Amino acid sequence: MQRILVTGGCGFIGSEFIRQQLAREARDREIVNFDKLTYAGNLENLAEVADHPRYDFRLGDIADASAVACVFEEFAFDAVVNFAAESHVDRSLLDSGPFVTTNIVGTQVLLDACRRAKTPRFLQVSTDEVYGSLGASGLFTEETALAPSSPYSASKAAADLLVRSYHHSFGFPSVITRCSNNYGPCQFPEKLLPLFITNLFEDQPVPVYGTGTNVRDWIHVADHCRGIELALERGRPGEIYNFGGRTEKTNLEITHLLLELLDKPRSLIRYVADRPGHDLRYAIDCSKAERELGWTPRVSFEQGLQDTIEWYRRNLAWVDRIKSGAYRAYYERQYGSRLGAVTPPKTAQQGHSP
Ligand code: NAD
Ligand code: TDX
Repeated sequence: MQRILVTGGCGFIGSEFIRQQLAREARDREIVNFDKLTYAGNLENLAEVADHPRYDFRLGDIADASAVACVFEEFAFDAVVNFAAESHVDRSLLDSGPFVTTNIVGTQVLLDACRRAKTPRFLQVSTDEVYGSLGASGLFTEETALAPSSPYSASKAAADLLVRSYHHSFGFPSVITRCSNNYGPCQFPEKLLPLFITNLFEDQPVPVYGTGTNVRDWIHVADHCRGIELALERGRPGEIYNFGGRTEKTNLEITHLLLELLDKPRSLIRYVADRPGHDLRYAIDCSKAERELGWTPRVSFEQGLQDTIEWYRRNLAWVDRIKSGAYRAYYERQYGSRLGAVTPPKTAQQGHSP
């Protein structure tokens, strides 16, 4: 039996990872999920496995050394996968404090706990945002220099450097994965795709930052989680593995696609003031993961997007419970008076014909 500590397992990606790990009965794997249940953590995401005999949940904060020590005293782990993070760029621009505490201090606390317990494997779930922004061409490789732009990405880069330093200084058995923009079920509706899908269900406007020409490389969360599993099993200690979906889209392309799929008018688009420091383009070279891990993205964006829309349609109660809670205060603060402007900026009008 292999016992894995998953941190942040009640969030979007961590919950998909846990569902995948517990899905196959033949797999000899036990999961302990350690999660603080912040606004983004939702026990509902794991309702289907809550009573699984190989699953345990412990409420706790990765930045709280004594809480982390408790879970390491209770269990001996064969591996730790650290998903726990403050994950939203816009929130990091409103208040970077929790990002520093969870993403940096929390990672350091986990690294020390693993060192003390001599945990044989540590996987840090990181992001392509640590590389900063690309221009019109080129791809991020694992050798691209770190140049984070937002407090979120700076805190993730700091955590990656801590992980790197523990490997370099102590031979700590770590692997870092860096992935592009995920989409799929259970994503908190503050991120582009679930925010736009759920707004459009209700004929609410969708706020496009700036000109909508920023590019993201989209990957289905199931593909990301298969990559994490392979990196855990086959990744070489001290190495970094990039994952991406080879699906570059401008935000406006995504918006138009959603309007088309949901049969909604373009008049619902609102061009709002740009995100400060908004990275122009992310695109991942994932050939190292393909070569060394035998991984490749499998879910096509067209199919994955349709399935995601269907998931949100079938889970309106999940969305309602989030949108009726503290989310409302955040939405007001982030978008409140900004949803007024309806005229697209010139570059968007020129660059993207209907
Ligand atoms: P999320 O915001 O949906 O979930 C984060 C989870 O971590 C929640 O369950 C939350 O309760 C928990 N958490 C937060 N602070 C904690 C703390 N101090 N202690 C314990 N638990 C805590 O995030 P996500 O989108 O699932 O992202 C998971 C990881 O993947 C993050 O590390 C993120 O940086 C990384 N990542 C995300 C994407 C993406 O597109 N969403 C892409 C690449 C990498
Ligand atoms: O209301 C919006 N309007 C808009 O135009 C929102 C929320 C976003 N956007 C734009 C900003 C980005 O160019 O859409 C793009 C995607 O934005 P987010 O969903 O906030 O994701 P991003 O900032 O790209 O970061 C994501 O990918 C990398 C995740 O949130 C991170 O956790 C991950 O590390």
